[in-house]
Amino acid sequence: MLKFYYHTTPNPFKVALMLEELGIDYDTVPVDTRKGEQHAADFLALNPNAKLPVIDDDGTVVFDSNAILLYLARKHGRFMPAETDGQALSWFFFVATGLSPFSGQAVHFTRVHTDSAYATNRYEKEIARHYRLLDDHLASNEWIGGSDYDIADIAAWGWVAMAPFVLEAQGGLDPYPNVKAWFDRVNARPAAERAMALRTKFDFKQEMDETAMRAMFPSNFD
Ligand SMILES: N[C@@H](CCC(=O)N[C@@H](CS)C(=O)NCC(=O)O)C(=O)O
Repeated sequence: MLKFYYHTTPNPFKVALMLEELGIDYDTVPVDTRKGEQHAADFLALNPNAKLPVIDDDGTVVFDSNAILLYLARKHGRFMPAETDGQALSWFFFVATGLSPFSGQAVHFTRVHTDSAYATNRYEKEIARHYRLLDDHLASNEWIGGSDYDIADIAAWGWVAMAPFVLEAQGGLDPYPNVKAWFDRVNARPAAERAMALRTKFDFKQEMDETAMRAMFPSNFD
C-alpha cells in the first residue's frame, strides 16, 4: 500500500488532497519535524532534502509535493492539465515555484526571524503580489488551470488554507475575494473535507523551542 510521509503543514496537505481525490488506499506515516525526525537516516534515504511530504508507492519513492502531484496525476490519468494547455501548466508552476515557497518565506520572515526589516518587507510584499495575481486570474477563471479542476488547484489549496496565518497582517483572504470564492469551491469537495480531517489525527510537537529551531533551520546553527 502507498505510504504517505506527513506532517500537518501546507506542502503535505496538497498530497493529502490528491490522495483523497484519487480515492486510493494509503498509510499515513507521521514525521515530526519539530523533533528532528526528518534528519533520521531512514527518512533521508527517502528524501535527502529532509522535508515533507514523501510518498513510497510500492517501491517508487517520490519527494517534493509538486513532483508527487505530477507523478500521481500522470499515473492515474486524472487532474493533469492537457499536454497542449500551456496556460494550465504555467499556473501550476506559478503555484509550485512562486506562491508556495514565497508563502513559506513570508512565514519565516514575519514570524520566526523579524530582525531584518528588508527581508520582512520583501516577503510581505511578494506574497501579497502573488495573491493579487492569483485573485486577478480567478476573476475570469473558475479554476486555477482554467475551466477544469486540476493539480494547480490541489497544489494551491495546501497553502491557501494557511492564508489566515500567512496573510494575517493584511486580513487573511479579505483583500482577495476571488481566491476566497475559489477556496470555498475546493472546500465544498468531499475530498477536501477528508484531507482536512488528517489535521487532528496525530499529536505533533507544538513548541517552537531550540530543538525545533535546530531541526528546521539547521544552517542557522552552523
Ligand atoms: N519544495 C518542497 C518543500 C517541502 C517543505 O518545505 N516541507 C516542510 C513542511 S511544509 C518541511 O518539511 N519542513 C521541515 C524542515 O524544513 O525541516 C515541497 O513542496 O515538498
